[in-house]
Amino acid sequence: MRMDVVTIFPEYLEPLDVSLVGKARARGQLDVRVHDLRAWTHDRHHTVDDTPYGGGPGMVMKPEPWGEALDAVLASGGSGDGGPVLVVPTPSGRPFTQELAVELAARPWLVFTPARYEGIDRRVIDDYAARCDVREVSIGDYVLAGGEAPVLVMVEAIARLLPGVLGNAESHRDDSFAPGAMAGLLEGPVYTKPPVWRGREVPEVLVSGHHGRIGRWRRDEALRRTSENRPDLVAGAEPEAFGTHDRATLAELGWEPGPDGRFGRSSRPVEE
Ligand code: 6GU
Repeated sequence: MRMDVVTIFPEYLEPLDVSLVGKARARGQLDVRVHDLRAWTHDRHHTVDDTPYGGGPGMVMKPEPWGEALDAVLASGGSGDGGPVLVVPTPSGRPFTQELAVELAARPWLVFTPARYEGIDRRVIDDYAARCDVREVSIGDYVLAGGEAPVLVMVEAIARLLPGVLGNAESHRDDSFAPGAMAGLLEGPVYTKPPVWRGREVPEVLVSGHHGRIGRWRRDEALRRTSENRPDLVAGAEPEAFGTHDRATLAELGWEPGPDGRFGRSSRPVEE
C-alpha cells in the first residue's frame, strides 16, 4: 500500500519510521512518502495561510499550495486499482472507526492532508471531491492544533491491518471493534508471568487449562468492561450478539432486554 502525507511539519511524521509502521516500510509492505507543503509555495516567505473571508479569528490555509501539491502527488501515481482516497483530517469530519480503517486498508493508495490553523480553503476539498474519493475524518470529539497527530493515529490503525504486518494472523481477530465473535465488545484484562506479583495472583481460571472455562471467563470480563466503560456499546448491540450465558452476566451487571430485544439498564439492580 502507498500513503502520501502533505504537511507543513514533515518532522511531525517521524514516528512513522519507528516500530510497527517503520518495520512495515522497511519490509516494503508500506510505501509512505511525506511531502513539505511549502515546497509548492513561490514567495520568499513560503506563505501557506491568509486571513479568513468574512472575518473571524485565526488563519485559513491558502488553496494554491494545496492545489499544486496535490496535483503533483496525484500525478506521480499510476491510474490502476481505482485511484487514491484523499483523507482530510478535520474535527468536523466523520468519525474514524475500526470499520473505516478496514475499508481504507483495502485501498491501494491513501493521500493525507493534515492542516494547521483553522483548516484549508473549502474550494480545495470541493475541487478534488469532483475527481476522487475524498473522506473528511475526525479521530474523536476534542480539538487538536493540527491534523498531523490524527494522521499518525490513522496510519497505525490502517497499517496493522495490512497482510503480513502483524506477526500473528490471529492478532486482530479479537480486537475490540473487530467484526466477529467479540463484535462490539471491549477486550478484557490480560496477564503474564510471574504468577504472583506484589501479592496479586493471576485469576485461577487462566492457569486451569480448561479452554471452555477460560473462554467463558474472558467473555464475562469483556461484558463487564464494556458495561462499565462503554454502556453505549451494550445498548447499541444487536440482541443476537448475546447468548444465554451473556444474558445472565448482563442481568448481574444491571441490564435487561427491552421490548425491541435490545438491552437497557434495568431499573432495579439485581440483588447479590
Ligand atoms: Cl482530524 N483534526 C484536528 N485538528 N482536531 C481533531 C481531529 C482532527 N480529530 C479530532 N480532533
